Amino acid sequence: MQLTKDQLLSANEPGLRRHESDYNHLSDKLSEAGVAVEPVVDALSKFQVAIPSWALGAGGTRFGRFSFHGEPGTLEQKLDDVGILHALTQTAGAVSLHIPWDTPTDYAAVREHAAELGLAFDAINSNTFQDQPGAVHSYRHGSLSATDEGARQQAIEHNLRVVEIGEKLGSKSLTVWLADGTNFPGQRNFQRNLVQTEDSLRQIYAGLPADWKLFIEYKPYEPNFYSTVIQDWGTSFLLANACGDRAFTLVDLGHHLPNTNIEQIVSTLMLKGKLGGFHFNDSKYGDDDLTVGSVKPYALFLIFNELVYGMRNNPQNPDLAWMIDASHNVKDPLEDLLQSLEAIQLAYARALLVDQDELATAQGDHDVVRCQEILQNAFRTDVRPLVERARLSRGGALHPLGAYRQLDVRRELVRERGKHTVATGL
Ligand SMILES: [Mn+2]
Repeated sequence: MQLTKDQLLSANEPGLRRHESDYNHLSDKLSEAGVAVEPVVDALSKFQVAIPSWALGAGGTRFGRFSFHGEPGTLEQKLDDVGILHALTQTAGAVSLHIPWDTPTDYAAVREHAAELGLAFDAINSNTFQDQPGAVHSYRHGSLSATDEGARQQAIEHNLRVVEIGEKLGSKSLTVWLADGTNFPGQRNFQRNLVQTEDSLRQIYAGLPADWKLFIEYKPYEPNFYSTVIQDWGTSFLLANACGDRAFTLVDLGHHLPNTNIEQIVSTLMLKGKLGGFHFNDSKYGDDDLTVGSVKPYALFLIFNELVYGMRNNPQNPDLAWMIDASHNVKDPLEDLLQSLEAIQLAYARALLVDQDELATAQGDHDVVRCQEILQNAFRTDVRPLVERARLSRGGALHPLGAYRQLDVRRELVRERGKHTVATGL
């Protein structure tokens, strides 16, 4: 299923007058405050976020999985779903695949299909947290950190195989996330685990094509509950440094202990030119996989404020790979992703409104109250008309979620695919 321009135009029609009036009102207000509105809309219209293939089906908990009707049963259908998101929002122009769940059989056909939908292939993900059917060695006691040499070599080779697959699709980066760790004190030797992991990552890095990047993701706990080998940004950062110039830290919002100051982490990494990728989601406690901006929108805005500062002031940091990483079990997965994409655009728009020069002056004057006011004025601005304008400028939907429901997309997907298809993933 694909949405046509005509379908979107007619869905937009009834709301255009309201939008025009809201946009003009906000635009006047911002212009009076000295904000150049057009560059903000332009930046929003260019911002693209990769959709993870595993978010298109309903995710599970460790107790069970309740699949959603009309889930994509093939890689082609997953691309169709991302195509629908992109047609509506014009901000989901890439997909992040996961191997072996998304291993293509016909590469040319997959590339062609993605191109038709206007989709690029962002970072590709390896999987050494599950044993695959027929695997010789088990990852039960670790993968890249394994003391069992056979398991470790198998995990290294898997990552190199994932790079080969990514190359055939046009990907330019590999994301490595390890479940490796321990559940009990004394179970394994911390130093030995780290040495093995560094050695494995360096072997993978050595096998990367010259124009590829390596993203190293961290996470404090889960699935292991006593220690995780790459537990925090510092460990990821030192491993990235050990690998080389094209290895970077990847920050996943959900991979922090409660109340961690993620904006400060982002800022430090960009200063050092080592922030490579970003996984959006939201959480209350840990890696909760909740919709972006659903629990802590102000924290998301503060993170974006540092990202915008870094994008303007840190040429030493490469362009970031923006990705969503979430997987739900109670919502329509596409509706959830539309909500996430909206929240990302809203946070970015608000961060773009922050007057960085004025903030620097207030900081220099030690005017703490003014500093807070500058941030909160931006956060409290209803920027929805700017985000709408950016979408309309690219031919997207005025209100993506409204259009999705009005066009009855899920019913059409169920009609095409049947009720009981199940997407590969967790
Ligand atoms: Mn992640």
